[in-house]
Amino acid sequence: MLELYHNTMSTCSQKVRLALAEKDLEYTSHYIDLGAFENLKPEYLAINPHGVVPTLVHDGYLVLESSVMCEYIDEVWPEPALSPGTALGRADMRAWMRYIEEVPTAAIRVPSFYKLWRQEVKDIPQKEFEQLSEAMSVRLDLFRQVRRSSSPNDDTYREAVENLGRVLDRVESALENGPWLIGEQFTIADIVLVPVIVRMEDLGMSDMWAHKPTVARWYQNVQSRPSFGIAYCDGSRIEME
Ligand SMILES: N[C@@H](CCC(=O)N[C@@H](CS)C(=O)NCC(=O)O)C(=O)O
Repeated sequence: MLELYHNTMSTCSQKVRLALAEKDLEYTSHYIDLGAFENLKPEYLAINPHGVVPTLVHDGYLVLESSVMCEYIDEVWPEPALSPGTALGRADMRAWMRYIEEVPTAAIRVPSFYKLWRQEVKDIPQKEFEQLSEAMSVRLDLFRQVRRSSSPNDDTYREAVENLGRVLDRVESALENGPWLIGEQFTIADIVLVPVIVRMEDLGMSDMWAHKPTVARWYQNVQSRPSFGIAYCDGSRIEME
């Protein structure tokens, strides 16, 4: 039995929902309201001490970290394969996964927070923020940065957008060798990139790949997969006013 603690809008949850949908796996869904800080409540921290979503539970055993969950799902349910059959191919895929986690997954949080939740985060009364901080282990720096930010277009914001631009350049050249990041096979490397590109589109940043036809084609191919419609269930996309 599979259970997923997640949030529809969370990019990390979307990765895991994509992997589950690729395998046609059903799961019991537990919705965690990030706006209400349910992720920082003691009952949730007991299953995920980082206080973040998603958390996967398989037959009562916990699996943490969204990319690890994708690899776990692929190992336990190997068909259809989401990883290459060779060690070198898997190394290539994992190198992309690490890069995507380190650069664009981190970068996209900045425009997400700055454009969507900046004022809300700034408005949290200091006393309440200090209490929440005690439970925040991995997102405290970002929350502090957002609270400190003097404008929605500060250096942190501009640097994050610059980083996303560099990622698109790198993705563009990789896609000259095949439809997917590591060639002919759709893998977990593609899955972990999808939520970044979707969020960029939702935030009105799709002009950043307007002159990158390989990236536009990759995104179209991603959206044509049945898993996309399943993973991006109602409430997953952000509608900007
Ligand atoms: N490295 C973790 C990061 C998870 C993460 O940052 N999740 C975000 C949502 S995408 C979260 O729960 N944030 C809590 C918050 O914003 O308070 C993973 O990939 O599972």
